[in-house]
Amino acid sequence: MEEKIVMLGIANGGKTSLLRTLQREFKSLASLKPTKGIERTHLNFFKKRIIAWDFGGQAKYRESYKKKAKNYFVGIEELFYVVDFQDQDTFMESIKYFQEIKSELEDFSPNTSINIIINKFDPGFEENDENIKFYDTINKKFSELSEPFSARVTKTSIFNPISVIQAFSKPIFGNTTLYDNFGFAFYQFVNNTVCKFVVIFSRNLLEIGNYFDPSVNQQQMRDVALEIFKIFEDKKLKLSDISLHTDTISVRMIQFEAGGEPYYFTYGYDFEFVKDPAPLDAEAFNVLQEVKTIMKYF
Ligand SMILES: Nc1nc2c(ncn2[C@@H]2O[C@H](COP(=O)(O)OP(=O)(O)OP(=O)(O)O)[C@@H](O)[C@H]2O)c(=O)[nH]1
Ligand SMILES: [Mg+2]
Repeated sequence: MEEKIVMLGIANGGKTSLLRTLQREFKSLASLKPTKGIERTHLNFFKKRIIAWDFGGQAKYRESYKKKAKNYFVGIEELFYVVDFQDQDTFMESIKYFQEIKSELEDFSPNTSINIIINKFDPGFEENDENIKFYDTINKKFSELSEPFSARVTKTSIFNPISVIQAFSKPIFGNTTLYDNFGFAFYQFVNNTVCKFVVIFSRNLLEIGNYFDPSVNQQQMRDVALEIFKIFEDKKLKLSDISLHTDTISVRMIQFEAGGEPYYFTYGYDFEFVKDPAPLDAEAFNVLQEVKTIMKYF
């Protein structure tokens, strides 16, 4: 069975751009046109088959969805409602549309999970207090409006692909036993060794499991991982030839296979305190064996 996820929100918020970013189709971003009606895309993430419905957000299309609401809003597992952070003039319109959608969901998909994506929160926005305040306001507003559904609010920017991957990973994988199993194995690994974090990425950089020591800057580690990916793709190097580090943390990535798909076991350690990384690498290898065993069952 395919899991149905939907992208909704008023026009120009970035719904299609987010989906393309998730599929790593960065080249197509520059030439996107407004979506006419609904576009359906099939996505595969670790044996999870997903069908994403991208609802064009122009007013004329929105009207047409209402008329056949049952056809469109039935059986939705995850709603991604996209809000344009940079266009505050349309904020009220966005709220109004969200309320309409919510009432359709109450009728046709009462078990759906709501994800509010505050998009166009571009790199650097974090440094401005006004932005943070406004984000908090939107976050609160939409969380309230979502009731009785519980909502998860995240901020994204297509100029920060990792933020996009983050926004989708947890809704897509977070409820699986796989995610929980890895969480526990990684927690133990990080706490019992000098390792500072572990993440398993899929080919599209979705995270199917992770654990970070609280002292680690998570965003920075994800950025390093993305850099490794880029070098790996561009130069046809072997992953084992690439090692990147920040001021303090050295990051390694091992490719492995499960169910015919490649995955990327990624971990890091503080190199100032680790003279010889060999014992840690050996330990990581053991954890990876455990991961492979777990993945066999999914
Ligand atoms: N600055 C910035 N621009 C973005 C971001 N995401 C999308 N955009 C731009 O916003 C515009 C609209 O993007 P689309 O993805 O077509 O928006 P949409 O929500 O699919 O629009 P409809 O299909 O009409 O509903 C494009 O010019 C994108 O390049 C972002 O994170 N930051
Ligand atoms: Mg679109």
